[in-house]
Amino acid sequence: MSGAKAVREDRLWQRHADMARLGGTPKGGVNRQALSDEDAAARNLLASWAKARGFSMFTDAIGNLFVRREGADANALPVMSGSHMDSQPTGGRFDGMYGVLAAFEALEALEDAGVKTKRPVVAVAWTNEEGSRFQPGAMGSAVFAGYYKLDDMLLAKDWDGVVLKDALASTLEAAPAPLRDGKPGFALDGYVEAHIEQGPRLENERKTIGVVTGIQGSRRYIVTTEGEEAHAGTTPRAARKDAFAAATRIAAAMYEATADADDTLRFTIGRVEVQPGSPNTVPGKASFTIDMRHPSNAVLEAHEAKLKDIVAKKAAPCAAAIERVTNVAPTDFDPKVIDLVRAKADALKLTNMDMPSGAGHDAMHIAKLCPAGMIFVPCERGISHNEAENATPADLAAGARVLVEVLEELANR
Ligand code: HGY
Ligand code: MN
Ligand code: MN
Ligand code: MN
Repeated sequence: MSGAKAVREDRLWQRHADMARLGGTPKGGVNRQALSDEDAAARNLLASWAKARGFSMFTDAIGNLFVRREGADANALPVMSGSHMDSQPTGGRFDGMYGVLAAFEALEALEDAGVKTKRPVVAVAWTNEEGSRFQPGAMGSAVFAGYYKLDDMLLAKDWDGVVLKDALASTLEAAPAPLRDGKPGFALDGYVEAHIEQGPRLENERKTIGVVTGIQGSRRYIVTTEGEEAHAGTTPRAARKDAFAAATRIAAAMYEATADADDTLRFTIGRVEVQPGSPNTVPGKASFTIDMRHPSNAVLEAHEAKLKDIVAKKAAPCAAAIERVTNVAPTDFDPKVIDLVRAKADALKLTNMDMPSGAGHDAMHIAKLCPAGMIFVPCERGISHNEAENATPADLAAGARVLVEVLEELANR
């Protein structure tokens, strides 16, 4: 029997339902932020399933969780598949989780089909892909790929000042898997990640499989303005150093500058903080995040220069600073992996189309280490980073069937 035939739609769907309870929200989404108790519970549930199947598992020093199915040649470099289990604060049940569960389903299907691969096949749950609690995002995969230094990431703080190192310690102490010693990262022969598209193209074009060609570039900044706290009733306009007024001038100018750019530029201000946050005190400090995406690094570079120019011109009489917290160049996936994903989708008679990814994924870092690619499945109305995120059991299983066929081929090369 082939791995694809052994994929079970009901089992995959049930596993999503089991995971959706961990951090489940009344609106049917999930709030399972990186290294939270809910995230720890999801890791433990995955580990219990892995244990029941006799797969070995371990975590590395940034908390990435690996589940390994042995191959005939234990020394051969493994092929790997996975994604993330952490979610946005008002996230959906499929973003990230689908890639982890499709990878685990692939291991189970290979096992059920009695398929012996030459190479080990590893399923992975990367730490902190979302970057909504701790920045930068795609942290676990970036540390694994040597893109960020482990020691720097351990010092990251969330918005309440919690240090990542402490959140990681409490997450791992609950983890049944033996904490793997030493530096994160081991050599790989190939990596394929399954994910919902998080956009409307597959649904609009009635295709089941997205053959992902690459991921656009992404940069994230925190702009901070500093003025002077003062009485809202007595301080004359000329004497004010209103930090929020300065922040809004900068934000308004950036919205305008990016609106004039080509329509593929994505510009988002997702989080704003004002201090002291009292209605009758002129804000002394303000900060806001900027998330900018584009397929061309030159366009991102040009808009970073615009941001610097606007801050220099618009902040006065306040001071202002720009901290760049993420800068990931556009990623092109490996042509051989792209062709293999397309060939396996065709062989399974699944409609498919080549497409780039607008969203960032862990694969953008692992593509630095080995031949990598991604498989997309549709999500309802393209909605994601939203509790209404939805997908169908049939599409999820179709993606897992392509995945197991691709992994089997890569693991026998
Ligand atoms: O932001 C992203 O692109 C990813 O969904 N975390
Ligand atoms: Mn994701
Ligand atoms: Mn996401
Ligand atoms: Mn007063």
